[in-house]
Amino acid sequence: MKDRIQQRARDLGFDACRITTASPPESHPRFQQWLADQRHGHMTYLQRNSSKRLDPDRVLPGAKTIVTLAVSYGDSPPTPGSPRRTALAVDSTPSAPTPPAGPAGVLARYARFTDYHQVLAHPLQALARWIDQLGGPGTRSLWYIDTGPVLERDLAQRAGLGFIGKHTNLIHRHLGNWILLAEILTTLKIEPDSPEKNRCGSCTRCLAACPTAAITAPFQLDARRCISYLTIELKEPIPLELRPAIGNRIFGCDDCLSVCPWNRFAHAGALMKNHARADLAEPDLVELLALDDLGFKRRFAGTPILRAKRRGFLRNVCVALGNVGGAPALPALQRCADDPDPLIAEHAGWAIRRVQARARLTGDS
Ligand code: B12
Ligand code: SF4
Ligand code: SF4
Repeated sequence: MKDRIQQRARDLGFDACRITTASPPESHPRFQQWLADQRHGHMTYLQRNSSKRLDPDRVLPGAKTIVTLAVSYGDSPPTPGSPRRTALAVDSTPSAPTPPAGPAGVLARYARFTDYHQVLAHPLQALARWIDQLGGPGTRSLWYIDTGPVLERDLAQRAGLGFIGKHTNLIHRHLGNWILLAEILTTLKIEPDSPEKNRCGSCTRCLAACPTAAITAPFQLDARRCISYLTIELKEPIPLELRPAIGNRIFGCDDCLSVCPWNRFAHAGALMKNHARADLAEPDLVELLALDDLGFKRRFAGTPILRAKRRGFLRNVCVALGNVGGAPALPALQRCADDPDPLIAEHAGWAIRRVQARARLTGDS
């Protein structure tokens, strides 16, 4: 039965599929300690549904098995002699991107695709229905990707899908860490696979690469310092002391993932590769500042960037311009300093002061 499910998952385009039981994840005490230390910041949903995260039976009563799945959003390594392909070589958008006139912002790799929650919903639903049919009458299955009350990486590690690296993300031995996780909880009993062990060895590259020292120790992330949290999840002002380290990142961060040596085995997966959005490769920061609410929704329709909403996103763009912008960015920042939303206005004011201070130092007008 397990072979048939794994084969069906492959046929649907998933890059890896492993099975674990629906028993509570062993990381129970660590997760509770993380919450107790307030390392989740304002992500109160993690606290609110923590009892479900710690017991799959509370999510699907009678659950026996969790089918864990990985989807690669990585890139294939170059073949010898060929030029290095850009990180996201596939363009599913009709218009080719034009290089930005001003400084460009950086979006996390996963955000330069159509929203994976949308792309993967159909194959996940298809696999869950297929498992229900395989199990026969009375079998119930629930699928989740990211947003469910499930400790996805811990369960995936127990299923042997990969190991949790010191940067706290799951690494698959043949796909690297550019993978998204999903799972199907089911009442069907299936023989579990054996867990994967950690393979970081003495490497500490990800800890050294983190611009904000958010990985406070191996396997320990203080989300409140993580640029991904600050630019996506935080709805409030970004703490002043962390703004300079954000550089020109305007949505998410990949620094700890990019340096991981296990990515040498990464390759593009079937499900995401045709959903890359080339228009998001190098967005012009000054142009982004001109987006009104409707313009923002149109520009980023179908992408994960909508999650930040215009106010959060423009806040991030202001921070990026404060870090890398020059005098030509000042008129656009000035308009944002008058934005009715105080969040945008305050960050624009901060950016103006930084740009002006830099211009004074370099003698630019
Ligand atoms: C909240 C959340 C965040 C938060 C917190 C991140 C975090 N590390 O927990 C923020 C907003 C910062 C975030 C950022 C990102 N996220 Co996120 N996030 C989640 C979410 C919704 C919950 C994670 C969670 O429960 N955290 C709880 C805390 C306690 O986990 P932790 O700090 O990692 O600690 C655990 C482990 O490290 C473990 N552990 C294992 N071994 C050891 C050993 C020791 C000694 C210790 C102490 C602990 C330990 O114990 C802890 C308890 O579980 C999951 C989806 C899901 N439902 O699971 C996606 C998820 C983890 N995110 C994902 C992604 C892609 C990202 C980003 C790469 C996005 C980006 N490019 O900006 C970054 C990566 C940042 C990073 N270094 O982790 C993917 C990761 C895929 C993968 N390969 O693992 C997930 C699984 C979503 C998905 N379905 O694909 N994310
Ligand atoms: S995503 Fe960026 S800020 Fe967050 S832990 Fe990784 S390197 Fe640090
Ligand atoms: S960079 Fe090194 S320490 Fe960090 S997750 Fe990868 S192998 Fe582990």
